[in-house]
Amino acid sequence: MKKKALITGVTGQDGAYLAELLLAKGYEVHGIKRRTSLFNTDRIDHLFQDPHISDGRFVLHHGDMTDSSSLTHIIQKVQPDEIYNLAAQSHVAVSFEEPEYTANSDALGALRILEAIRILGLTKKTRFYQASTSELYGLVQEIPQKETTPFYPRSPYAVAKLYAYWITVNYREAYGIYACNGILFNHESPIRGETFVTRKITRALARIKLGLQDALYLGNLDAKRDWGHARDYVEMQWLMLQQEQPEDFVIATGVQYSVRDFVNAAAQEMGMKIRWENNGVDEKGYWENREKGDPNQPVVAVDPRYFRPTEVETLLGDPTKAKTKLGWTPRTTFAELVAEMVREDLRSAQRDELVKSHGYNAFNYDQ
Ligand code: NDP
Ligand code: GDR
Repeated sequence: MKKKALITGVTGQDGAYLAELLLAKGYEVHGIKRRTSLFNTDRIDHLFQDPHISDGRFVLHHGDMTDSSSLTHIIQKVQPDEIYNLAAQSHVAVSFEEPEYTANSDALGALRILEAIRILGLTKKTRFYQASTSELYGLVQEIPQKETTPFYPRSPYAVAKLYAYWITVNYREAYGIYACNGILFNHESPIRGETFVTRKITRALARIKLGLQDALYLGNLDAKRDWGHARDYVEMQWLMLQQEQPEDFVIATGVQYSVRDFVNAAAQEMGMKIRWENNGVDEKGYWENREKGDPNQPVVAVDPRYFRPTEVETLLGDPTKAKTKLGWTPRTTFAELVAEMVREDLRSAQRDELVKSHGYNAFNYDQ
């Protein structure tokens, strides 16, 4: 019998990689997508289009993390062996602007799924994966961070994810559900959302190189993160649900870089040298009056708009437990990740440049 998996957040970065992985393993994959006014399936369209990949084994359902009735109905219909709860309002900065919605989808959303498993009598059948996060460590209490490091969330997003973390542990202990938290550190890819810092950097530098954009504005350049590749990390999500006992795991590379390092690495990959003009500080009127930049010397400036009310300055994970118990190690190095993202963003900037050179308007919206 084919195993059935249900993925919430299937249209997101991790959802797309995980769906592809599970289809390759022979699963029947069901995904929940929310209704939007524009198409939001760009990342998974190829799974439908290539019959060799999905072979009719990929099914989408409309649902929303804020709507118990849709979630319960889908779970009842699908009767999944595994649920991967990846859906979330996942942007930390946005969570300060939409704290209540973030709590509803990220905290209560996890509860709604666990309740559906319980109410539908699936506690012995359905395994549950919760997309927990290194943001739980926030104001870090220990370096590097591991499974036993105390949490100190620093944003409405992280506080919501703290609830989801503990409700997952509680339903495991109270009802014997096979439920796990993957405490994942930042992971990126060419299909990373364009407003997360890594993708914002690679996309902007590619566009500057091709004359489509003038400068790159960032927030805190000194923030440090432990960046891995999403393709490697979804493999671990699957592995966590294949063990004898459900447990929580930190997933990280164990190596840390700053936002500034990421900019330099991406620029180097493109053969550019960054001009950290004005020491990266955006003084009033400076940018309006400056000379136009040289595409091979992109200008990077700090715009305080991107500062967060409370920042997570430094994250560094210790993945020893995952290495030991799951036999998992990340395959992609930082340099390979940056190179892949740069390559893909250069490719799409070239497409936009072609469109522009034929008299059409290429997008250049603010992030
Ligand atoms: P994305 O932001 O790329 O994807 C989030 C997904 O959730 C999208 O499919 C989105 O739909 C969906 N979604 C958002 N709100 C709702 C809702 N109310 N109802 C239904 N679906 C919704 O995130 P990632 O793929 O990067 O991350 C996956 C999960 O892992 C998230 O929970 C994130 O918080 C967590 N995480 C991510 C890390 C990372 O570095 N990437 C690290 C640690 C944890 P739509 O496409 O319509 O927007
Ligand atoms: P993060 O990722 O907040 O760690 O959450 P993000 O890429 O948004 O920020 C990383 C760090 O870079 C700093 N930064 C900027 N960030 C953005 N987005 N835009 C900027 O212009 C900018 N300039 C500097 C930030 O202040 C921060 O310190 C991600 C999400 O995927 C979460 O869902 C996930 O849980 C965590 O990673 C682990």
